[in-house]
Amino acid sequence: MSFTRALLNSSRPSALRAAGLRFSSTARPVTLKERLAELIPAEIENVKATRAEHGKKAFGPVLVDQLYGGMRGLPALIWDGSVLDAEEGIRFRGKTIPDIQKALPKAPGGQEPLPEGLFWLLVTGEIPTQEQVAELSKDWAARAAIPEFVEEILDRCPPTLHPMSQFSLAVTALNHNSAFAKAYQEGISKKEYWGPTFEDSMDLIAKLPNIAGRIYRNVYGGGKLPAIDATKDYSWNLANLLGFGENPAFVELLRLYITIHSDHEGGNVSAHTGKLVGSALSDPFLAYGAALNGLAGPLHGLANQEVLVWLRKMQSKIGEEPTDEAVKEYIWSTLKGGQVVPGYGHAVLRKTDPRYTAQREFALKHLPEDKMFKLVGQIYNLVPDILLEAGKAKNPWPNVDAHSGALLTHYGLTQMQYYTVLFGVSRAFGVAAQLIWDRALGAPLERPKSYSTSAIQKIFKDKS
Ligand code: CMX
Repeated sequence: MSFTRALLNSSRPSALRAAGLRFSSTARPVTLKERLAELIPAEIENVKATRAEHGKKAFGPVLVDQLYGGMRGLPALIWDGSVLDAEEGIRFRGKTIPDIQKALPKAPGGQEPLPEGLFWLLVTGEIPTQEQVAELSKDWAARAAIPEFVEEILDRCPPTLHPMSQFSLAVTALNHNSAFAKAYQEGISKKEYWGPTFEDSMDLIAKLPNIAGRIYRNVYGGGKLPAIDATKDYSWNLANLLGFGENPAFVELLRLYITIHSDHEGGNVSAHTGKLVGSALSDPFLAYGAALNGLAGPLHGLANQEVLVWLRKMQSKIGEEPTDEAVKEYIWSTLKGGQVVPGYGHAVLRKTDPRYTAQREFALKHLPEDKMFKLVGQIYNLVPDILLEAGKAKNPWPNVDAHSGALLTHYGLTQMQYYTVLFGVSRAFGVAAQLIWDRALGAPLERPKSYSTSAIQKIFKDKS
């Protein structure tokens, strides 16, 4: 954001009135919605100015290979929450993972950032105060209940239905109460789209723990779901719904987990799907339901499940503390079987994923002697050379999914098919933040041009 705090403060009352919000001169902290109402008018001007100055400039060539090659590297989307650098990894609003670990508010006695703060940062570009984060925890707790019919949908799912399919069903069904869909039917003006999108986004994030908890207990047992505790933070409540509320280290892990999985710029399958579907003015529940279906693919979010399946198979074949030689042979047998090594490689990254490193540091602090953690570390020392020798993967280094399952397993969350649901809770933060801005900035329907192979051949034949 390119404007000063002083200017914002002076424009606060009128901006708030324009957004239908009341200006308060009391000492109560500014809420996220109020802050957004302040930021939007200047950002609309900022985008207008950027387009006026650069709108007609070329932004890199498009190669035919990119049409066939999954659009790798094609500059095609605006995404404000985070930017991914191939060498350095992710920055959330300009901040690295160590930066946000330092700067974002923590829970009392905690060391990991609260995801509430990360959401504030993604939406506003600013570090919130402890008080603002506490208000967000309370707001989400107040919105957390899910409609009875959604509970029934989940209760009727066979436990054999993959948890991600159940998750996507429930999130899609939340569209029943969408503020955006209702406002659209009632003829809301384009200028006001962001308000109900914000409300839906907040509801979406707030309701995910109850959905995720219900799926976990329905599929794996564990009795009745506890109620949300409005005095606790989001991650504590999610941990408690899963049956781990009394384990402070697990709660800290979830705080870190949700924070680092939240956003990874806009081109990955889940983020892009959410943005694409949202561009049709489908509400945030429909958009995020679609995003979850993309996250459920084994080359994307499901890789965290696949890593654990692969590690368990490895352990059952060559033992819990195998030699390097045995591990190498197992990795080669995976490649020779025409499969990918899950948790390794990336479409953009060309170095070890800092999200992997953050999890490794957590493990070194909390579970240095864990056998699975040691195996994950042993594999880290072996896979890159093997992938380089195999000669195909452009990036031989581990991604976020290579580590997360080992941490969850350590604390007793051993049901690997469930892991991607936690990724799905987290990714909602990034997708929702962008959906709010897309509606605030009037982002248009996405509609890129496609070509047939014969059309491409004809274009170049005509040119020659
Ligand atoms: N194991 C074996 N082969 C791999 C590989 C791996 N981990 N990573 C890439 N390759 C192969 C690709 O399958 C491809 O083979 P073909 O030419 O036969 O199709 C070749 O190397 C080139 O691929 P690339 O350009 O390096 O990678 P892509 O951008 O096409 O794909 C990704 C990226 C992540 C899908 C791929 O690295 C992969 O399949 N990794 C394993 C699955 C995984 O961990 N996914 C999670 C990613 C993070 C996330 O989204 O959560």
